[in-house]
Amino acid sequence: MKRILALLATCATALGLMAVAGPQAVAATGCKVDYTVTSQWTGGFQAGVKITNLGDPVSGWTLKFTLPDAGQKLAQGWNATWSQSGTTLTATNVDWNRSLGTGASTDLGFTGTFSGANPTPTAFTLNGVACTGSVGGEEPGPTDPAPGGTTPVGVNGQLHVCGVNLCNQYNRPIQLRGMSTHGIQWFSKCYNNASLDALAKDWKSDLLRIAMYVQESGYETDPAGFTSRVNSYVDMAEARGMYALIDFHTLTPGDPNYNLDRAKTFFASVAARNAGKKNVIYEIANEPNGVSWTAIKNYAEQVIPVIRAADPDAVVIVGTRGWSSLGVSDGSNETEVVNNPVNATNIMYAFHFYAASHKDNYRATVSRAATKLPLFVTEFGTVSATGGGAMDRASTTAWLDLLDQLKISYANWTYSDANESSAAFKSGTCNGSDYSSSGVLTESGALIKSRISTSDAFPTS
Ligand code: IDC
Repeated sequence: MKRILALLATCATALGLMAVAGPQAVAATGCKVDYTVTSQWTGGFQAGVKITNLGDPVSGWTLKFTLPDAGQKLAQGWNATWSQSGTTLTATNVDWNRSLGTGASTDLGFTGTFSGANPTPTAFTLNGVACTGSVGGEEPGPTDPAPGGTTPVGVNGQLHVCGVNLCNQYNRPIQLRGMSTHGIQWFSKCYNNASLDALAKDWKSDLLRIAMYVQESGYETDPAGFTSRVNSYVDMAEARGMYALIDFHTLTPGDPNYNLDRAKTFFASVAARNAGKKNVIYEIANEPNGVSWTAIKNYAEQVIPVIRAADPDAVVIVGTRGWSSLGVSDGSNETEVVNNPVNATNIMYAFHFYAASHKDNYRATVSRAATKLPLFVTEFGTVSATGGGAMDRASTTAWLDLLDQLKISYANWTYSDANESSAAFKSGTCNGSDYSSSGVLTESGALIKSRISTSDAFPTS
């Protein structure tokens, strides 16, 4: 079990009252810090630090705190510029989280080493204002918003797009966190009752993305067979209260119009068959590449009506230019979509990233775009864009903190035992029946499971 230490420190000091003479208003100050050890191993740990500004808006901030044990050392931090001097840690805002309005929060984190004890830090200050408070011990367990412990679909029901968010049946923004299959033409052995039980119960996953490749021995080779396999995965997700994201996994060739007729046939069929279900979301083109936004939009405006005719209320997700990078990987950016959106309602736009390859400039794009476009990270990896290479823990954590903060839903590539570092399970796992013990997880699987298995706290009113 992960160890959670929480510190809730609040302060609402009137610092500055003495310094300011005359009638002008004094800036209200105050902050709350939640400090959580998200994982700990021999000699090392990872911590999340959530800052909430309780005072007037700030347009730049510095957080300082004390590590009580001289053996505690900063290794690497994210979502801020981090440094250590003696036992004092300092974190200064980066560009995209510079502004913190009243009540706004931002999540930072770091990994560290320790020798002996690993006590919770003390003496948090924000812009020099002391945040004194009491240090909590073990955090109470996650509170289930719906007594009786219902599932993600049970609580949230039919989803819809509201402004730039994904909203539940109570018209409240939610974030879904879950996993993507690998190509179902290759890894069907990984999708069975035992593995999906583990995904729903141990991982507490909100969704299963069903990656149905169109080429590479996929749908085009057996349309009826792949359609029925997708439908059976939809049912298996539904039985466990998870959303099912039906991914028409176009990749090569990159122009989705190459598969336009196949897409119309496939979506007409799955939309008619699943129209009565509340757990289905349609993703019409995985990663358009080498093709203009205009061509993608044209494809979307032909496929979406086919889905709507059969299943009018489902959310549809449209891939974006440059491997669903909102154009960034093709030298463009989100403005081409903002200025020329798909002519349809109840839709979102896909954004994909691979943490070791796509960093600050991609995060800056998402931060900007999220104020204007409904985004859904239908696929991301903790590794490089090849699906392999070393896991980038710092970049992955920065990404997931950002997505949490923006309430952007996500699915991780992949819930499989593929022999590549993006897979959550060690090679060979799907030949057995144990999908639950920590021994079957890769480094990526362990990190992602620790992130998505935390409480969702979906709003219910
Ligand atoms: C990769 C798989 C790899 C497979 C390859 C085939 O991880 O095992 O051989 O596809 O095309 C994507 C794609 C996704 C890729 C993944 C990693 O959506 O299909 O999977 N990736 O390269 N976009 C960026 C990365």
